[in-house]
Amino acid sequence: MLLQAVLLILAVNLSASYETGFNYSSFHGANLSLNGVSEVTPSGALQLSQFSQLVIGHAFYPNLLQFKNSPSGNVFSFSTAFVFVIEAADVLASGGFAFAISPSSKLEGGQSTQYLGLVGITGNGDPKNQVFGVEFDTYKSVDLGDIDDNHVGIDLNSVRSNVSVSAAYSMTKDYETTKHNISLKSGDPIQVWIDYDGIEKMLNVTLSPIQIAGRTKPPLISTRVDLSPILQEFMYVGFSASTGVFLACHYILGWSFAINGRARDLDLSHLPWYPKPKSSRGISKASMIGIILSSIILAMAIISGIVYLVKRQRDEEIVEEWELEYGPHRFSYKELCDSTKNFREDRLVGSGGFGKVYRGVMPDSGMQIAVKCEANNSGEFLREFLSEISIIGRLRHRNLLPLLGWCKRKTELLIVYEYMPYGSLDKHLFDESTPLLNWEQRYHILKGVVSALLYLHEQWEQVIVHRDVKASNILLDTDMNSRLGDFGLARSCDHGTNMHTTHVVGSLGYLAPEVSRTGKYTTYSDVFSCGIVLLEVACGRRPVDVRRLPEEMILVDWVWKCFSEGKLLNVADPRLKGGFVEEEMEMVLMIGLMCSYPVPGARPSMRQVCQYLDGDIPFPKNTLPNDILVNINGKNDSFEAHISAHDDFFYLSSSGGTEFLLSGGR
Ligand SMILES: *[C@@H]1O[C@H](CO)[C@@H](O)[C@H](O)[C@H]1NC(C)=O
Ligand SMILES: *[C@@H]1O[C@H](CO)[C@@H](O)[C@H](O)[C@H]1NC(C)=O
Ligand SMILES: *[C@@H]1O[C@H](CO)[C@@H](O)[C@H](O)[C@H]1NC(C)=O
Ligand SMILES: *[C@@H]1O[C@H](CO)[C@@H](O)[C@H](O)[C@H]1NC(C)=O
Ligand SMILES: *[C@@H]1O[C@H](CO)[C@@H](O)[C@H](O)[C@H]1NC(C)=O
Ligand SMILES: *[C@@H]1O[C@H](CO)[C@@H](O)[C@H](O)[C@H]1NC(C)=O
Ligand SMILES: CC(=O)N[C@H]1CO[C@H](CO)[C@@H](O)[C@@H]1O
Repeated sequence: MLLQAVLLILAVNLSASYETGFNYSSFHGANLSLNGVSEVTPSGALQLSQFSQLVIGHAFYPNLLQFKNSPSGNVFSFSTAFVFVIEAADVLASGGFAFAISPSSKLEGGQSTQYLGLVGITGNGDPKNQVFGVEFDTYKSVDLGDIDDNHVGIDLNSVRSNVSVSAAYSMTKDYETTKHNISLKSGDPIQVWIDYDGIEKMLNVTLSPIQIAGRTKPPLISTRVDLSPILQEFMYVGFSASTGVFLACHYILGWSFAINGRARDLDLSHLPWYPKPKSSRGISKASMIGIILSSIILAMAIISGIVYLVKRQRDEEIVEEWELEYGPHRFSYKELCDSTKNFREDRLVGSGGFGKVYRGVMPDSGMQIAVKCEANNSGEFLREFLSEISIIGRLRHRNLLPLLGWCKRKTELLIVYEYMPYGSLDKHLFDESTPLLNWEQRYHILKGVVSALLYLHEQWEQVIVHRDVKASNILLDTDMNSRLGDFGLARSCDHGTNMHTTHVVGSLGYLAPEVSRTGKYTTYSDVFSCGIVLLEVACGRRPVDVRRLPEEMILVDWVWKCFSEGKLLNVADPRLKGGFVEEEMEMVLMIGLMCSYPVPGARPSMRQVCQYLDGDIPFPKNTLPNDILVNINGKNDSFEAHISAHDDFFYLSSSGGTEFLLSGGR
């Protein structure tokens, strides 16, 4: 005890020449390091983000604080208290924010599209980040293992939280503790305390509504964590938020911080006013001014709204009732014209049967976007597409290409995605001018595609059938991660039911046989297309290649043939010159065959494929896994049976196929 006390005093003394804390009960005139869109409102609140999409905001205390005696020393105790408000437009989804301790006051890796602006998608988890965060997250990112859409998490160099707990506070009365849930995005102020004990290496996070003054007990999170490897000797403290595709605004109303001491209590009676006063606060002078101001703003908004509508009418961008729901951002046609320099030829990055894709640069943020223009759409298609765009826009996964927004003009539909400078997978596989993808890269790309499909099929609240999985819809980011794109054709349906559609839209060579027969898309047909992509990447050739010998023309048939002759590795991409892990190559080819099996119900699920590729389940050597064999409806599953099934590629007569299809779902 004595030693600890001495150490503590020593630590305090050593750091005495540096600041040991600060407190703000209003941010008026505060000298903060602001970055992105963050600003101090006229009322003195710190506003981290704006009520718009794709914005990022950081706010840090401007001076470095000392967290250690020496670079290799132990982290001092520290304590902070703050009050925050999250206002979200969408009751279903919105982005969160984080308290951060970082070596830089700018968090250069942070992105406006995701991850709270704390780390970039590629730098997530990198020990070099040296970022400690406590996230207040209002979105459930399945790929980050989030538990729900209202949680508090401890982030160590990574937004995949080390500890995460649903937001709540506890009250102890008469020796009995009750836990109360609390909604982070209720729009009500919430107070947070983060206390770190540098000797015990204990981190406590407590939150409570501001009506309950003082730390409630026990803390929401109380966990042992050593921050010494993460924090450097001198660090900045602050906040980070990004909105991604959601509309949300984050405010900090008061903040105190202390090294080796308790953060000063905040004066809750004098917190600055923030834009949405609650009626329970009573009509103070400030809110009176607010009401008057907001009436003026409302009147101006109505007038500008009318002007806008009239103008839009002129531009033939008529807003229809069904477009008005919250969803991804609707861009104006003019915005997209400006960003693509009026769709100039040198901005064209791709074209095909669907229309053209242009590269654009957003004038305010400098962010690069890809604008896909589809002309000549029927009214019915547009209506259907736009009714689904709000679902599509809420999907987020590290291997999905984020949809940023859309625009409609007469029968033309413009869809805006994040721009991927490395282009699509087919270019990398077949275009001689791009450097050869090695096996490790290919395997990584395939794992990404499979995990994106697993998310669509099983991990989102509705089943999403992509319907057009193919190499040209798989884009690569600068770190060669795959991003599955083009939800132009994707359709959602409730879990457990099949999709019905009247026209077939998928791409030749990737289309499951039952789809061309019945016109129905299911998760099984996505699995089929994914199987073709697996084969395509392993063999380095297109699914249908008319320049080849007749028996080699259809990729999947050729691979089956080589497999049944026991010469499976003969199909491996010759350009790899044998530079691959044989077991992996064999497994990818076998899974490709299983996925592209003609009988839909016999194909594995994306979950199984994911487990095989990740090595969670060992892949049986030289044979199809038993569970797959059992699936094949009790039939004798000799190789000949496979081959003859493929002879009948487009008109599979097996009654099993139809049965499986109708009784399908999950
Ligand atoms: C704000 O803080 C920075 C960093 O400490 C300092 O350089 C600057 O002079 C300060 N500005 C004001 C107005 O105090
Ligand atoms: C959390 O971090 C500790 C080290 O501080 C580590 O041992 C533990 O495995 C991590 N837990 C998770 C779930 O990441
Ligand atoms: C509180 O939230 C948790 C997790 O979201 C949930 O399981 C629980 O039912 C909620 N309790 C109440 C009383 O709403
Ligand atoms: C954290 O909370 C526990 C009770 O759960 C308490 O005993 C401990 O002193 C707290 N530590 C700090 C640093 O506040
Ligand atoms: C759209 O249809 C019009 C008339 O039917 C035709 O002239 C035009 O070329 C079509 N545009 C595209 C991009 O298909
Ligand atoms: C399946 O058929 C093959 C040859 O067509 C035969 O050798 C094998 O014994 C059969 N298996 C079963 C379980 O009927
Ligand atoms: C920056 C700031 O607001 N400092 C205040 C911290 O609290 C003490 C006492 O309550 C004030 O005197 C400081 O002005």
